[in-house]
This record gives sequence, C-alpha cells and structure tokens, in this order.
Amino acid sequence: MNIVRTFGFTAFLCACGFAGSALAQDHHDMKGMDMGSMGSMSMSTGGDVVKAGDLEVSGGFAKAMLPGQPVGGGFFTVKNNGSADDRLVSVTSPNAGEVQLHEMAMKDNVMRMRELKDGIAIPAGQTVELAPGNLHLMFQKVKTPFRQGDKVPVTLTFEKAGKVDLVLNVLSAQGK
Ligand SMILES: [Cu+2]
Repeated sequence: MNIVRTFGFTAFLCACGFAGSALAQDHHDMKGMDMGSMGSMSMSTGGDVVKAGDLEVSGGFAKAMLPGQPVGGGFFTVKNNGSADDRLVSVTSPNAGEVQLHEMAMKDNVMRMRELKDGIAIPAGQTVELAPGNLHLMFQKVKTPFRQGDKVPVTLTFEKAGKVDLVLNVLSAQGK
C-alpha cells in the first residue's frame, strides 16, 4: 500500500516537471527567483488571445506527457481589464475526465501542490499567470497522453465573464 501511494505521488509531481533530475534544477531556480516578478513575465507561446467581457486570456499551452503518464499540466495568462474582481471557478476539456486547478508552492524546501477548490481569483486590473512551478491546470484521467504539436481545447468558466473557450498548444514535456 505504501509503495502504491508513493508511486502515485511521484507520478503526480512528474506531470508538473518536478520529478527526477528536474527537481534539483527547478529547486535551485525557484530559490533565486523573485516570485513577485513572475506575474509580469510574458509568455511567447503563440497561443490565441481570447476576450470575454473584461477578461483577456492568452498564451495557452500544455506540456507533452510521457507515455503512461495519467495527468498533465496546462497553463495560460488571464488579464482583467475591468474594475470588478472575477474568479476562475472551473475548467473542462474533452481530452480529460477531469481538470483541476492547482497551485505549487515551496514548503519546508519541498515543492508541493494542492487543489484550489475555491478557484483562482482574477483581481480587477491585474494579470494572473498560470505557469510551470506556480498555478496550473491539472488534467486528470487523460486517455491519450498529450503529444507535442497536439491541440487541447478547454472551456474555462469564470464567475462573472462566464465561459471562455481556449485552445492549448502542446509543447515539449519541458513546456518549451
Ligand atoms: Cu498539479
């Protein structure tokens, strides 16, 4: 039972690119990174820009999954041009049985992730970035592992802006 549990946890981390040798590297990078500046970094992944109400969603991508890997990570940026706070409450995709909203954070020098059951706040006038090592979508029960070059459609549901359809471009397993 212990072995099964440990394996499950490892596979889980793997989806976000923090397993094996990548762990030490990411660990190191995270320490030297000013988390406050991450929100202002712009991704140049070539994804569509989709507008809904005051929201602008851009830079959507997913990471390629290793064969047999059951979960995958997805990322994008949401800009709130309005004067009212909004919230990403749920996400669905025809390519996954379930899509969860996750957050990664360092705790006691260990990178951990947790599900954000209350969704992700998109404050008025701000830009929220879902990015590797930080906030992300976690695709569960994926039948066909994402391959580089694939497109993964998702429907984002916001509290105020409503539903937004977005296509995530699948990049390499490293997210590049
Ligand atoms: Cu996750």
